Amino acid sequence: MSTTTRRVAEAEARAMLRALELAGLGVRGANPLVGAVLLAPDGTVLGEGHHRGAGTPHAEPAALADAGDRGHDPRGGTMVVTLEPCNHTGRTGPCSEALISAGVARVVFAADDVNGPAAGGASRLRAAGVGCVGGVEAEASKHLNERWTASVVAGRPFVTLKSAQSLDGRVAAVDGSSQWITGPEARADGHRLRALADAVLVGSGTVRDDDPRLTARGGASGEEPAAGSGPALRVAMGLTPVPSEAAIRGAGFVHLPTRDVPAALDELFARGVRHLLVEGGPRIAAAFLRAGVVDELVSYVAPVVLGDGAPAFPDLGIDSLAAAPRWSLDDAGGPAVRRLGADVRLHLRPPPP
Ligand code: AOF
Ligand code: ZN
Repeated sequence: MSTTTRRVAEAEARAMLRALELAGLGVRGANPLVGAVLLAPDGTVLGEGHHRGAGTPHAEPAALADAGDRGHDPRGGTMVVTLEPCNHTGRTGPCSEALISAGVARVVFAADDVNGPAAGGASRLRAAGVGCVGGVEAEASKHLNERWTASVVAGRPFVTLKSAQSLDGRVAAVDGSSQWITGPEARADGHRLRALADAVLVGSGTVRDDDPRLTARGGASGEEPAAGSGPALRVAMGLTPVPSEAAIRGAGFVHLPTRDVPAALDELFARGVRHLLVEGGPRIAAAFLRAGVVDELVSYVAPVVLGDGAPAFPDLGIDSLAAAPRWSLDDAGGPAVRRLGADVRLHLRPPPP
């Protein structure tokens, strides 16, 4: 390998790491996180871009525009991008065509696009004579969009169920008191979960009784909302009469007046929700478990025994040990068991269907 070839190969490898970093700046939702870096034939950086969410330019046109702003010519350059360029007209035009008309000579991408209608960019580029290499840092790119991808493949939001419970699986004491079962570290971690989801869902009864704010709050001690970091959508689901539709909307909630979990998921998917965090109360949590749609369970367990309080997951209709699904500890995204202050956090995945 000549020195120049090696230098260019190293520049491409660095550019992919940078593109992954840029991708992480995007917002989750209807579209995946994607980053791109445009290189000159000698490997120098001409432009950078990332996708900022559905309806905004894709990463590749953003990088081309950045190069233009810097007065650089993209012709003969290499686009390094974390996702196979799209080949369809969705909310924006096809990136494959944008790259071809910009005169880009080579495309290096990480993961394939799993979204049927958009896929096919690589073959379109090759047919137009653009050198196209896929699979570079594919695992990192897939990891970034793991839940989004699972959602697109399944055609419904990826569902994370969160519970905060006593050692004996209670979410409230006999007198109804429930604040707080877990300590500040566990609660802060729960707020971080909210910041990763497209929508946070609670039962309409919880909205009536607890007035939850469902904001993503930072810091171990603070209960104050961190400005601008709340989830895109707050959802109150269920038939419990809420104070009034206007009040619930005023509190920033969308009300889905149904107990039907698949119908609610369809509605949320249509609204662009790809990752849903279900926070309870117990009846909502149980409804999602009964529907068999929980993809991930994050359980905060406090070292307190409450006895006859409200169970975290009531009325599941399980009447024998043999019939009870056995979840497994999931270490994929970090340790499945973590100590948070005085509490323990469990990350679990459901048994295979
Ligand atoms: C890319 N680069 O930066 C992104 C891509 O409705 P649209 O036009 O925004 O298209 C959305 C689809 O395009 C999305 O589901 C995914 O398949 C792909 N996203 N593709 O080449 C990008 N964000
Ligand atoms: Zn695109």
